[in-house]
Amino acid sequence: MIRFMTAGESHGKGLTIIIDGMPAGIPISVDFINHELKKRQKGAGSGGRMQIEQDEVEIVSGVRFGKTIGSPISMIIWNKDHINWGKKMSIEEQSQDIVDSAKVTAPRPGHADLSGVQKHGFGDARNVLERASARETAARVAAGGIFKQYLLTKKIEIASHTTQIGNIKIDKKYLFEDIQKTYEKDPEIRCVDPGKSREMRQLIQRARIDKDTLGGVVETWAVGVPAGLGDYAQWDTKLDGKIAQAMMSIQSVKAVEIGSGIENAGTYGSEVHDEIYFRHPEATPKDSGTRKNGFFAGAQNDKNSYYRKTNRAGGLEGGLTNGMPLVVRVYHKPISTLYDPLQTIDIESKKPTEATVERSDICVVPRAGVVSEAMLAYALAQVV
Ligand code: EPS
Repeated sequence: MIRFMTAGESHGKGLTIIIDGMPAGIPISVDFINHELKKRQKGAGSGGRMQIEQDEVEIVSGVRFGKTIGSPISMIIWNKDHINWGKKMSIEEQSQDIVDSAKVTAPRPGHADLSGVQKHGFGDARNVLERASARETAARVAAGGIFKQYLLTKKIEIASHTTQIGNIKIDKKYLFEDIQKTYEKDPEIRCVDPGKSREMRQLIQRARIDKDTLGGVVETWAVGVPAGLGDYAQWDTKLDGKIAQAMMSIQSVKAVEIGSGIENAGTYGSEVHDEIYFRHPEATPKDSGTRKNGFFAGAQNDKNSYYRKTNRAGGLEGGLTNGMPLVVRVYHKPISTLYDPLQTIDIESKKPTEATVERSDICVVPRAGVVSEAMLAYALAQVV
């Protein structure tokens, strides 16, 4: 079984990643992982930190001569910003002056600050926020770079795009190929519709001026997925459940949707379920192997001779893949650090005050797509 863990504080020395259970012989390119990390660094709505960091991964173990060797893979991403936080994030004891200067006592509503302080009995929310920070997503993306390279050996590809920011939503039809191009064509928003992308960008600019934040929706597809991955027999081996857990754990995600799950709840079964068709393998069209709208136009294998003309199920039925593209949407709340802070209570004086303002992003959605891709890649790597 593949598992991975991350460690590291936002302004500590760096982020570390351990991946256990990867099969041997998978080709691994460090450039591939670094390109993924670059995607996470670019995007409208990002804060000042991305001007400081140039995230690059260092593989420490588990890869030899460009291939996995079946032992745990460990990796490090050094935090460039640590140089500015050396004393405040020191491993060694420091003077009271330094301890006090780094202290956070006004927890932000919506962040893990207060609940974390209550859990551990801290007098300083920095102990919580340093780890709860979305900086940790850099480590997930590096792990995702490994999982994606593994999935590519099985001809499974993953891509994501922004479908909503604030109240601006796309309503245009698109293909998997359009989603794949969004990073190159529209690195700031990653939207398939240039008109909507402009509106989304303006909305983020407005929120920055208003000292507010914005959430939105990222849609991720995995294509080339064979039928039958996952299980229908046990609650904790159902793939939709594994995907939901992986995606829901992403910082600021508050809802996960598979296919058109939310819309489906409000209509009739006759309008929801994707009817089943069969194309005999010998009657495979000449363009077999060409991807159209995310799945092979011709029969990919015997199993995929069954197909659907619609994909409202998002490629999952009963906890199993059905051979159609996997489609997963995550809903990000607007992030909780507001430059015009909300009301809170100081944990020392217990008096009302304004919430801490830590440097932060205005909108994480465009940059968060590659994090969704990494987590979907993880869920799939466990079952391929
Ligand atoms: C982030 C690094 C953090 C935040 C942001 C994402 O760095 P800093 O606190 O030094 O600016 O910018 O974290 C959050 C949005 C959050 O809520 O914690 C990163 O590397 O993506």
